[in-house]
Amino acid sequence: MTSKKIMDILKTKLGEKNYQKLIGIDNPNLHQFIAEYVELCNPDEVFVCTDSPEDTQYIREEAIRSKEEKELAIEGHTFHFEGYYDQARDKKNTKFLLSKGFDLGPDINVTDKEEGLKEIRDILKNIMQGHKLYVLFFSLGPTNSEFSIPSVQLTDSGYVAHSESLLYRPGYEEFKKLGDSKRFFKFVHSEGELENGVSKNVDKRRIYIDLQENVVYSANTQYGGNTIGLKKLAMRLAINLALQDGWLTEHMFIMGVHGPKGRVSYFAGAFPSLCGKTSTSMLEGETIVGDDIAYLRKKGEEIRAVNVEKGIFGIIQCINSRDDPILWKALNNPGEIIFSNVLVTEEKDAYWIGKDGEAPRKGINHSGEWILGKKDSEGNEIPPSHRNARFTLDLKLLENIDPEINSPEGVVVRGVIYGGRDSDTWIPVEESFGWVHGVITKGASLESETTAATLGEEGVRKFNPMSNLDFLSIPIGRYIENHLNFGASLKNPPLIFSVNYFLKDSKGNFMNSKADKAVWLKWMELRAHKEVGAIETPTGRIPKYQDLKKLFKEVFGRDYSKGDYIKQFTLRVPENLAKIDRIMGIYKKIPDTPQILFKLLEEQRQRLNKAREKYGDYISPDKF
Ligand code: SPV
Ligand code: MN
Repeated sequence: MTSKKIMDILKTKLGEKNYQKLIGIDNPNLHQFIAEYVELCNPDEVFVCTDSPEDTQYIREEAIRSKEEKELAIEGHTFHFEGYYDQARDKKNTKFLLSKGFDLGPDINVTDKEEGLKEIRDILKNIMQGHKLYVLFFSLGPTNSEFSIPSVQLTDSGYVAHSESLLYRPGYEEFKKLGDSKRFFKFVHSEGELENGVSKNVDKRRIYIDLQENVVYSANTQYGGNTIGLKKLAMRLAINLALQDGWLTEHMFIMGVHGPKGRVSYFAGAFPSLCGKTSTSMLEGETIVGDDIAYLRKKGEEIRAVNVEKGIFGIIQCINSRDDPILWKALNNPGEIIFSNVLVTEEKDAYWIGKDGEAPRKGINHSGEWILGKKDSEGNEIPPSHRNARFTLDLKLLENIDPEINSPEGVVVRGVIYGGRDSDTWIPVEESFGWVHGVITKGASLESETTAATLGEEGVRKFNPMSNLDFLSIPIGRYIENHLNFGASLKNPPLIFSVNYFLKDSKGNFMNSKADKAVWLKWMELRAHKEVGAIETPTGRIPKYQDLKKLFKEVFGRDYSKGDYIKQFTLRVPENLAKIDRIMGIYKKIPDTPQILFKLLEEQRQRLNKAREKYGDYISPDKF
């Protein structure tokens, strides 16, 4: 497109006021991108959103005016529904567009770039007729920071626009500073034709990712994980960018753990969805920087991390006043919150599975009018709220927000935590022998059992390295290698831990209470400052009983028995050996797997075998 054509399209389609806002950013690459998709998608109207409070307020009101969100009884609360079959990330139709000759290895969904682009452009053609297009600017990461990536989102959904204004820092001014740089991410989303307010053509739902151009296209869907470009779509672009520049994009929370004498030590933790990531980052007594996505960079001898976001798009199921007091308070008080796919009662209250109080017998939910016992067309009973129902809020609504959240330098990471849903192998908390051992035996070996929150059978163990498998845009082997290199050059890299909140006894009962994680965090914080010792076992370093006993007393005022300690921290040799076999088997099929991975797992196997010869299959921590 010539620059005259670009300006003609923008002038005609945007109108004077929005055109002036847009050219306030003097970036021909940006103008071309917007002109191209305004012309292709052909919206009736375009709104350009700056960082001004009026524009942000306008977006919020648009979500309600367009009826994508409706008001609830509590001030500032709104609800939103997606279609019955549009309630989660669509892995099948999320694909990387790759030119011929490129390959991302097994486990990563790709399609031919030329064909994919043609398909998505056909879908997007005139898709916004009758719709308004919002042009939004955000910063992934804090503003004025070398961590951050400016991003532009085009969407015809007021809900997506509103969600992003809660979740991301404003970026119009950041774009102004960019000059004519091409270093920004671009997202094009359309919910497509609507029927009863939800995307009608979900069979044409597509999420296509172009890593060369840093563009993601998303069409005929509304669920946040498919549409909020800056969330998991940007994460895929950023993982690729990070590999090129030697930093990391991770599916991690960041939190401040409060140690003795007012000391705060920051930890980053990766867990698959629905395994306690948000609830860990949100623990009472600690402070939250972020709950989902982190960028990590080396600065001198330190690793620093920022939260890419400023809000939470969190799972609401089971949030109750006892387990999640801080969130509970926010969700039950005035403030700007979007509830998606919950049950809305006649009184305009939001209800979700596991909420305090009695479950309503009727209301409106993602299936329309709902009464207890209602079944879907396949004969399955429809629960009151969807299992993936969510809340969206700005972290500023939470009492435990960390003061460093917007620091352009990020926070110093003292420890990295990997956790999954594991009923029989990993002990509740364990430190690795060092960065490389931790990356390999904890992060790269992460597995998690499927839950009721994903479709399909429950309790099936799934490989999920760094809990990032769904978002990897680079071959797994290279991703692991980048991780290894990242910390290996540091004299004192952060400690790497594993946690397991889901360990069960032989009768199938959980061996810990959900709340125990508060103690594991305090222990890790002390370890990061070498203030407690540890016991060396074949798989890593574990807490001493005396230290945990003291921490249980300090945190909960209760006794922690030696018997519980022994049961929870018993080394399960057969399960650990079986895990090594599984993980080795997987990596043998992955090209580019760094050889050191096989070497370290083999050494761990030998240590386990040796211990077994001496002490048997199940070894009490007392023996080490
Ligand atoms: C997750 O599933 O890990 C989420 C929500 O954080 S989504 O945006 O769907 O990825
Ligand atoms: Mn996530």
